[in-house]
Amino acid sequence: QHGHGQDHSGRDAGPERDKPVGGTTHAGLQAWVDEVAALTTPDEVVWVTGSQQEWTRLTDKLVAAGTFTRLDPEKKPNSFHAASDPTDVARVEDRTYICSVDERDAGPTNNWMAPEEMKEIMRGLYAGCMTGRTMYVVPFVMGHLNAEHPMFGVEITDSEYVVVSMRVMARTGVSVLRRIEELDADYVPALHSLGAPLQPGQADVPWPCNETKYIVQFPEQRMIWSYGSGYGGNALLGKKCYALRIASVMARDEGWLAEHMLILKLTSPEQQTYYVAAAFPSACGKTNLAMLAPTIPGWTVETLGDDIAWMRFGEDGRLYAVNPEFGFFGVAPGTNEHTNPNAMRTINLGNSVFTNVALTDDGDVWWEGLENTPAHATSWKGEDWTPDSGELSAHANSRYCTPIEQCPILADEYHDPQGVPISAIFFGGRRRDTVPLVTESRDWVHGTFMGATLSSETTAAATGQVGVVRRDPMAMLPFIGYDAADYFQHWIDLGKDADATKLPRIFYVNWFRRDDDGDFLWPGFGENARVLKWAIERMEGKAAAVETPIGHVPTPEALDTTGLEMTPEQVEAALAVDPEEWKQEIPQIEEWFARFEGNLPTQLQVELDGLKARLGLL
Ligand code: SAT
Ligand code: MN
Repeated sequence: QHGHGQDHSGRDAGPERDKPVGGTTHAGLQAWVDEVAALTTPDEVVWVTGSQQEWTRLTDKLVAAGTFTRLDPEKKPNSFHAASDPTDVARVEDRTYICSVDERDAGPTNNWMAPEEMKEIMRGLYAGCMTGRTMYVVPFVMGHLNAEHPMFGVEITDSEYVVVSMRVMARTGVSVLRRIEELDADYVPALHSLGAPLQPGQADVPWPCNETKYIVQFPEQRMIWSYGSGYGGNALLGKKCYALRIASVMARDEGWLAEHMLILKLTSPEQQTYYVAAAFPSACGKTNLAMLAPTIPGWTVETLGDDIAWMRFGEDGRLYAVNPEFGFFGVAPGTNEHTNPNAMRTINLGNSVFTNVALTDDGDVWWEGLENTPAHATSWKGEDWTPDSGELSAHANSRYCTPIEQCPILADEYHDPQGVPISAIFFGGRRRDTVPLVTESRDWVHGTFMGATLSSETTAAATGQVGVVRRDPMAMLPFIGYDAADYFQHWIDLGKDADATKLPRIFYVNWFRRDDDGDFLWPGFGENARVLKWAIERMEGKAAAVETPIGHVPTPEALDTTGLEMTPEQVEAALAVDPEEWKQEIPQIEEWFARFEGNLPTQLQVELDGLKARLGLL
């Protein structure tokens, strides 16, 4: 069974895991830990074991500190509510830096500062920053401990919230440390501080953080420094910082892909299985698609991952994907029994942390969109909330953090370090107009063009204005750890070197198109299985499509709409490619490409020219 049970880095290990770890025989790691402790001056240094007992000690400490509220164990066993500081609620992209040696390597889409300059600033901030706190050393591995090349990291943090959340999101603890020692392995050093030292006698606050924030990647050194925030992707450094920003640089150098993609397994009524990866910007329904409950008879979906895919070519020439994570860090608002029943079943098993949702009077959590609206609750801001307060009870970017093995539809292959061969890649964004429900690319380069020009209306997952159309290439805009133009070239090069018949087919979807009244044209959620079905049938040569200037779009008959309450006009409107709308899109794409000046791959310019020609603009 796919190495199931051989991975001793799980969360289920017995009491022997709770023995204190005093340090490491890995000389480089010990030296780094000593150096950080000397700089940050914590009261004590604790090597994290990853045991259940340690989880209990830390969650008890967080409850005592007022950071956590324990939920009613009958409703959510071993689960906690946390409310962040109201200023520390999302990734801070304007404070996120790629500090490559050469500015050109960060490209036009990243903030850059010279590494030495950044280090000087941050050493100043780190000096004494853990005074009065405990410094935790968290060995972790992204992906499998028994992978051919395990991808190690060590996060140093002064936040118990981070230690606890890291145990959910990644395989952590002493079994990982022992493997690092045995292999004398390289690891990504990831330094995190809240930037909130405590002077003697100074009282702590429930969510310590600092107004000054830096989320910094040093790509050449494969190193991460984070300061000032305790929230999600700013602080759980295995996730976006390592598994996307640093890993994308490793992937460029080594010939693979680190992508912001879910992975799912689709089984047809004929018991054919297909593995699919899909990229959407944050808060565009990626988690819902990953755990889709199909509405069409005979089709099933199983989940492998909801956020990150690492993809390498196998010896058979196919592209294999693994999910490097160990949990889900999903957007809570909008999640319910209809939109994502499997996420509800996952979190209801407990062992979860909920951040910035509302707390009900009977010790449960609630958020906008969830069933059973309470008559009264405590909002994420700690204020009294009622349905007519006129305010959100949960922050729009509030999150559940929950173990992946609790997902009732987790595919067995999740446990396979080799990953799964990907048949199709879906890109998509949130667009109220212009972009049809689904488009099939002509080939890999055209698919790369679709990904490179992916556009979406902004959401609450990052700080900034909500609802503006921005280009978000491969949904990786905030996560590409190097020059985005070089990243596009990397995609093209991988396709060039591969056997074209074995490459995944690339599709582009938009669940969010609206009619003239502003209503969604497509019902979405479980009905999205109909779009996956069309894509599979395309690959099998069974489904019809019309050729349009932007690619192949289903004929209305080819899309299975049996049982849907949609008029033929609505189906047509969802699939329509309006040349006039697309003509308006062209200057936006040109403006986007202009940012890359001479570095844009010529193949992408050729694709754009082809599109213009087909629209009659050339
Ligand atoms: O906070 S995270 O970056 O981990 C979540 C997200 O933005 O998708
Ligand atoms: Mn994400």
